[in-house]
Amino acid sequence: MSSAVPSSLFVASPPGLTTGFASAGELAGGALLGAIVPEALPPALDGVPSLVIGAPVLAGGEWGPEVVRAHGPVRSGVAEGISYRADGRLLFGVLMLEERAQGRDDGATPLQAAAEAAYGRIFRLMEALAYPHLWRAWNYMADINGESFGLERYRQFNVGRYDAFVAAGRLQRASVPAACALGVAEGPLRIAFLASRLPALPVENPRQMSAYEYPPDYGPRSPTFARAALAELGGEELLFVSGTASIVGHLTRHRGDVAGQARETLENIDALLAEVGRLSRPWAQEALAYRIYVRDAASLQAVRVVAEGRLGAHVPMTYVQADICRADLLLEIEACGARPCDA
Ligand code: 3EB
Repeated sequence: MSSAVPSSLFVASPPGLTTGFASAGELAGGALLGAIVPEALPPALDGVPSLVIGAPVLAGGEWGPEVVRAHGPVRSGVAEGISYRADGRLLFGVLMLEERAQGRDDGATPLQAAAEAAYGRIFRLMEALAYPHLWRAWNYMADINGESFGLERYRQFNVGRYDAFVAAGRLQRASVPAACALGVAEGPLRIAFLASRLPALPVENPRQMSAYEYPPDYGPRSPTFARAALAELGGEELLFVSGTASIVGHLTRHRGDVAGQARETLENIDALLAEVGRLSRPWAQEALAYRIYVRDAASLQAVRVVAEGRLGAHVPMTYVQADICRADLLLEIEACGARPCDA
């Protein structure tokens, strides 16, 4: 079942391009701005700003972590509690915030306060280092579907994140990043981000309502993300596909049917890529690397059959167990890709 194709043979993440999954061999070579790692930090990433999701790998671990590669000399540091590295074009940072350390007396819940504080710090660092354009954010929190203070925790997170975007003047400019938001077993709020000196183009999905326009049924404040971010940088075209789920319009489809949700989600990604193709040039589904979050480890096989049936068995796909931000969603799929502009 498992396809042991070395990632160096695959065109989706050739070393040298800015984003993709990195093989173990490449990690040792260095020159990374940052990494998103599912479970445990490989020693080769020591000193590289890395977000460890805390999500068990179910399959596809041979592809290695998602990386952002550096071009030229890097500057590393810690500021605002954020470990960061920058290369003059891109800034990658990681921060972790304990919820209980964020107590406020204005009625904000600890998770809401942590989200607002985290994004406030991210935006301050971006301004201070002059990387004002947020391209991609990765958000992980414990017990995402749990309810406390009368509100689901994902919705508390959304209130804090939204308020930070408003305070930074970023919603007025409709500048929202590609993003994902997942639940993990435990630990602090964990956020990684990629920012740039140049803007990315936010892309919306014609099959889905923009998340920042979701009706209040999904919480008092909308999620602040775009369905994808498309950018050009140093002769490369980069694409970040946000966490995508079985949502059409704003409604969850195929409740309780994980294979149906997988098909609908890939249909959504198809429609999104068609939209990207309309805005630039066509992107094939096979030209991306995928991380698939599965709520219930027991449904891995059913999801794999659909995903490999649609994308082929040799596309980089890593499967991890995580909770999805609506209780009725059983999986979420995100992707990244890079290609030379003249390819
Ligand atoms: C959705 O489409 C599914 O809150 O940053 C996907 C990607 C989802 C990003 C976020 C949430 C987020 O609404 C959930």
